[in-house]
Amino acid sequence: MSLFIRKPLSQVLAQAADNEKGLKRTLGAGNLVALGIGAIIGAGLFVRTAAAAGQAAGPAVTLSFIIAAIGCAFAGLCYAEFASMIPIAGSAYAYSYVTMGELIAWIIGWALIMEYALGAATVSIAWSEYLNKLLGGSIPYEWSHSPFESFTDTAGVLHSGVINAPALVILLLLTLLLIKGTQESAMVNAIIVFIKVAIVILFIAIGWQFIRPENHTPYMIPEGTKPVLDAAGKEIANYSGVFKHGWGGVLGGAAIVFFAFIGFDAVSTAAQEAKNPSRDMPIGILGSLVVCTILYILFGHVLTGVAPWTDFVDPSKGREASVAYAISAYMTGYGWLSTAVTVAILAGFSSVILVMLMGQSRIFYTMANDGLLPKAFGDLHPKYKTPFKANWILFVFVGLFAAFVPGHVAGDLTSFGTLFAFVLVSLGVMILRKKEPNMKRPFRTPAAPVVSILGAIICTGMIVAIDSRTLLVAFLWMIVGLVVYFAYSRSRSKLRSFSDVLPTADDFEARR
Ligand code: ALA
Repeated sequence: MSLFIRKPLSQVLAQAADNEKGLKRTLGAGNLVALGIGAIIGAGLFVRTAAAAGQAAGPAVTLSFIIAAIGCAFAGLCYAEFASMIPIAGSAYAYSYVTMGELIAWIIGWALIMEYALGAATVSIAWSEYLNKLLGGSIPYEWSHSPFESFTDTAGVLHSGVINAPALVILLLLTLLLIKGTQESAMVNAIIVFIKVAIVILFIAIGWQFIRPENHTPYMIPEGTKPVLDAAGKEIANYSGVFKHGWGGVLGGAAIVFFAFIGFDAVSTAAQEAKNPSRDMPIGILGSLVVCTILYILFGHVLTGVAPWTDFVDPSKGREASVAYAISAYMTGYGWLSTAVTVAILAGFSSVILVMLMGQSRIFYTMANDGLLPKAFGDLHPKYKTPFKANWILFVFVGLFAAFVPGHVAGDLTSFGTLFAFVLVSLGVMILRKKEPNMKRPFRTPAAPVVSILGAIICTGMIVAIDSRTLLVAFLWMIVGLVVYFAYSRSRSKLRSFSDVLPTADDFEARR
């Protein structure tokens, strides 16, 4: 039977309508926008803006934000069309099952694990960084970094990481909250979103007065900029590559800060918990994206105006906990803001982790319901109606990454997984328009072919700009996914085993 067997849309919609057994519908449009912002503003803004400025884009990181935002806006419009017409948990995985068939759906589902699970790991690592900053660096380096990280202090002593314990603690707390319930989690999320948006606006407003125009000149990293070495003579930055200076660096920076936009698509994973998905999904996805894009552009401009980008090269200087650093180093008299920012950032990171974990567990839930993953991933808690087993399995998986892998590696893999899904979702919209032209589309992507193609091109451009070692790891991850599919999932697919009784996509089309 074809590897590209497609799930009939009628079956998907029936599944979504079957509320009784499924997830509870508790989320309105406001909750969904908050869910989006909850997942979007996090480590990407507060950690990776500085990393992108220091490693590739310089002050032009603001332009990097604009490029990343354009790619996301195109993909976001495509997501919105899908989410309004296929209102089922599972996001890009679920859409591609209907449009491009099981194998592609599996591949996307597997890539989405990189997005959500590793996204949660990345942000929990950043959470650990900022917690340490708040506690005045009192958590020993060994217990707050992965074994692959080390640094030489000013006394020449080499410190190597063992395990990132704080990252594990925050993951555990949020897993417990998620098991308790979606509504409880949404309420905590809404409070946090309010706090973190307020603090971003405060930083922009106060920081604006401390912008020094000379920090914005030259605007891009000049060609020929010398590599930077740490105290032990180890190279920590090199600007010779195509994506490390000038306009290429702006694109390289876009691939890094792209992480900051990840999350608007998490709204689409909650489609089955939305009260009125056809109307509210597009509002949730596009609304959260617009709010965040405006804030990011202003934030990038202020951060690189307050501190010179060269401060963001060295992790032991301004690259870790960069916002708190910039405030304490350059905004005299605003020590309180540095502490407030750090507290808000910690809360903000928690909401990102929360939504990422929630998104991933919903994708597992849908894949298990389709038979592609073991049944346990789809079991709902008898009282809370949350996929609690998926949450626990996820905690172990994400925890391993958070504890033992450096943040930038997990972050780049997250970007890869997301961009990959974006490319396929962008193309999927075009495919479904051809295959099911008459289907009801409560939200239509404007100028669909142009938006789809440009979305796919820009996102592919950002994939190419990702570090080559990361691309290799991502490739290996995808190979493992294919092995799992052919060894386990394919033979257990419910769509396949029932396809003699259920209509196939072709039957469905023939009957129309
Ligand atoms: N966009 C999310 C963040 O920046 C993943 O933390």
